[in-house]
Amino acid sequence: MRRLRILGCLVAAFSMVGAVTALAVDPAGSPGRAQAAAEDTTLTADPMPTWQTDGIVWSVAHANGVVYAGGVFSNVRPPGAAPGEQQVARKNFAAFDATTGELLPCAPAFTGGTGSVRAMKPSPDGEVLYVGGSFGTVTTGGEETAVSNAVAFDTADCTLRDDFRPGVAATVRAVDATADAVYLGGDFPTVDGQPRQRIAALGPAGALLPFRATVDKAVRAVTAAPEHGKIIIGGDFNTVNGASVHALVSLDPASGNTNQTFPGWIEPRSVVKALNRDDTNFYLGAEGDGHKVFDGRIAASLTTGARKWTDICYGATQAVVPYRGALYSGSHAHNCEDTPGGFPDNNIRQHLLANSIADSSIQIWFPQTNGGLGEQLGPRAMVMAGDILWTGGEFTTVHSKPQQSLTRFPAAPDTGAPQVPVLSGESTTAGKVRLSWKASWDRDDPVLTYRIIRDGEFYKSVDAQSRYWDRPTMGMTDTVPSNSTHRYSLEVTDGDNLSGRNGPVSVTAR
Ligand SMILES: [Ca+2]
Repeated sequence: MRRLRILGCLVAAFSMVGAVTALAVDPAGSPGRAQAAAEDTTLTADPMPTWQTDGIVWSVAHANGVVYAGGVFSNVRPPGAAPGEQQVARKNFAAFDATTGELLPCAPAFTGGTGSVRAMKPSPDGEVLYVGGSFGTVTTGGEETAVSNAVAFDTADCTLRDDFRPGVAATVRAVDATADAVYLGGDFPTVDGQPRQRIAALGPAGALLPFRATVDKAVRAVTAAPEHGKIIIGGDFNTVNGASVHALVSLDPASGNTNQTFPGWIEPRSVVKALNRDDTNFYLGAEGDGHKVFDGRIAASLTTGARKWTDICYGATQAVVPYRGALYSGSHAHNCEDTPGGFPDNNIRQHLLANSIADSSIQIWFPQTNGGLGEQLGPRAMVMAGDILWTGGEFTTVHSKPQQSLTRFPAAPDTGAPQVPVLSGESTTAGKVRLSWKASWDRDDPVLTYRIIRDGEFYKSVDAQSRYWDRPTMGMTDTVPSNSTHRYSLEVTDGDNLSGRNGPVSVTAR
């Protein structure tokens, strides 16, 4: 990707256009391009080879260079393998090298309950992986252990810890871990036989802590910020600790008392599906029930709890993860017309998006999956593993190619070339050849360079900004001797990758 240096090139190109329009190039496109280009600092939208599962991935976690995937599946298979081919048994849990993507031998099987791994999070030091879901048995090395919806593993050797073994009375849907506590959220009424209504805290070694809050409906997301005095939980609920609180609340990390509410943030028919944080903000993803009910994302200060922005793109959000100035999300966004840089309601479900953390604007990062299995909502889970974004979910394709339930996108290198547009040419004025084409687009670059080849040699290039829903018609006028014939071709580059060549078209000047 050509990042910040694009700005200078673009300004130069348009200055030239303004001065000599008649001789060179149309300023095809809209204002604000240079600004948008300067802000573009995303990951690439080019998927790396990734193993696949034969069912839905509900959770991904990263610790010490290992990515864990949990969900509802029976087998995994290598990148490129068709369903049923080259399968390796993995029951609802699998581990991969975060960088090479290779399958690792760590393979506890989760069965019983509904046989679903729903949430995973490592301890802050990465030594322990906490796993929650709906399961009653974990099988490791042929040995079955009776458990109750939440367990922990030592990441060094993938052994099931025998100390963290809470009796959680129903599905665990969210986990976060601090140095002092492991917070579980879900559907349950009790933990270890004690009242712990849909949220509970345990010590790192499994002792039930006094932290207690009563929540009336499912907790679907938890993000712990004990240094800010906050355990932020999200879900379907309408009552917390006896008071009317919808979908989002902050609790005291030790007592579970409510210490902040966020009235008006989440409308009544919307619920919180995802929470995440960085050093300064917390982020949420919402799912609304109905037409134009809040489906988007919110960024807010961890220190004050003050909201920084709300992005109301429609198409429910299932996962959010911040990384280097952008908030990456999994959704089925289909209408982002009210978000800066967003797209109109265009019948496309954009399953992967990036918002600027600074101002919420939609970044030029448009990798794509399909909806896939289950509710057909595409991505369900995201985690950064170093500089690689791992995504799991319901999808069965990535960029229209078969790839089931797992994929990943690195910070570099950019390997995706834009498609070359069709070039047409004509001459209606003596000594002038008019060339035109419709702008191409790129999944992770806002500005592309169009190169005209004349009579087999490079002639001239022009930069233009485009997005897949906004592709301007471009043109160039060449001045040549009357009655001379010339052959023109077009190619386009994102700065790293050159398209194929379209043409040549042969034009005889009038
Ligand atoms: Ca690119």
